[in-house]
Amino acid sequence: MTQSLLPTVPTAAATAALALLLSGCAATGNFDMPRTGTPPTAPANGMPPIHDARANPAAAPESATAQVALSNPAGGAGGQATLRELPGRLGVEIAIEVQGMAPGRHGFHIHAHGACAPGPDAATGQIVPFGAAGGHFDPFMTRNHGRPGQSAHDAHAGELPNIEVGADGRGRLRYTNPHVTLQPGETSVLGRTLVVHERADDYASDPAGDSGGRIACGLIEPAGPSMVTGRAVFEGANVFPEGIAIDSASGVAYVGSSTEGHIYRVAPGAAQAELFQSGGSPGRQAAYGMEIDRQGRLWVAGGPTDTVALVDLKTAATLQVVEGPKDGHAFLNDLAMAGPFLYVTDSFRPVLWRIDTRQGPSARLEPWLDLRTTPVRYKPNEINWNGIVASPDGRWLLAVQQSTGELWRIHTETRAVTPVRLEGGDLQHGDGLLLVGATDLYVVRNAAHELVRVTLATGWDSGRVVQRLHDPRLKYPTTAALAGSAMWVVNGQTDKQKAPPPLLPFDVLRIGLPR
Ligand SMILES: [Cu+2]
Repeated sequence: MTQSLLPTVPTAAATAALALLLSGCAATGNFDMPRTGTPPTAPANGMPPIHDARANPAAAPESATAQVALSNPAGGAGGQATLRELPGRLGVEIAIEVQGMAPGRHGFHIHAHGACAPGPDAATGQIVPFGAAGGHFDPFMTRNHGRPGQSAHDAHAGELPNIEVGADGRGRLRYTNPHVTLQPGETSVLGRTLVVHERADDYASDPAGDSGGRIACGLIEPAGPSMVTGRAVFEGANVFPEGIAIDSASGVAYVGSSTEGHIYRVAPGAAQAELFQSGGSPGRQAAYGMEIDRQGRLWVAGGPTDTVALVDLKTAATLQVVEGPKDGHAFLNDLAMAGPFLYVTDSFRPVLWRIDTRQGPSARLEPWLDLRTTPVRYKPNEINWNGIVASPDGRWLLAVQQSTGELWRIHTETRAVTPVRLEGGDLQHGDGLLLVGATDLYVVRNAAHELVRVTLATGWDSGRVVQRLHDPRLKYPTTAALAGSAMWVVNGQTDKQKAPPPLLPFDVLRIGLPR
């Protein structure tokens, strides 16, 4: 049921999103801040000028480069590699230098997953060094280990030649793999791993050419400085994280799984998320938007399960489950707290729900605002109202309509709903919202793989797009939450629920707030 209710990406929109990325967003790891574009009309309200990334395809895709720092199982340096996209889609040139290895030939491959932690060996199930890197990168599911250069439809695309290591323990290799790319897409190797093995690869034995244990591993990351300053990963192939809330007192981030309902905990500085509460707990087969109230309790929207659950952050116990009408059309998607009230968007039913959190066990989901009585028009079978935020004084709410790109302002006293006049482009695919201060709004656009910064006018009746942030590490991001001077962005990859596989491991990214 959850699967059938998941957001779908219209093909044209997905193509447009891809085109947007190919136009240069993926070419650098930097903030993709456009330098040219249509000169904006004179700002009437003193806001910064509009920048529109689409007006300025930045560096050509051919310039894409990536880098890899290899580690050995003890955590020491194992070498480094640079990867360069060749013009004309000729492939990716990989130049690697290794050190501290036994003389002789060593198997070398691109592995499918983007992590170098210990993990289970595919054959034995035993935990081995760099097991989290998974098997060889095999985008066309050939399940056949062959020679480098063989068609990726006949053998793993991740096949590479052996590395010859000399008496000094060093070796180097330069090789072009014609089957992979650094651009987005199913053959992209960004975010995957390079792995060096103990022994030579015989290019025949399945699954890994009898090349023995893994002696070096490194993550393939975009070259150059990056807006991404940290990352935490999740164990499991079906996590599809969606919502996030950060406890400002402890700095701990809580992240929910849209498919399994698990809630994970990410401690400050941790590189790995830990399971906090299992899915299937009362009221929660799925976890979407989350919010922490003044008493330090976690509210979790249940998406299609039509529930909002309240979880004690000290004990991980479910304190309460508030039920929707269970009419089969629910999509309780995101939450915003304004004073004692929790506002709940519903992406399928044109209703803004509200919970009075002072009511304790008798709290209910009140159909606070019928959106059919407002200018809002829901599109059938699409994700409509999604992310929602409240102004610091609780007077206003803002909600983004994912299906249309409209941003709506709601007055919490009069219940009046008005469109926010936007300059600098629409917000279609707008999923989560993050408010920083009173007027700095970040809109997380999932299918566009981008974060859009909007400067709101006082009173929130208008706004101006001032920045579009891109990074190849953004993977269908769903939402973001504030942690000090940075934000955590959830890489939901929910588009991959219908078009697997997702790029493992699932992760959340820490991104410094731009100035
Ligand atoms: Cu390998």
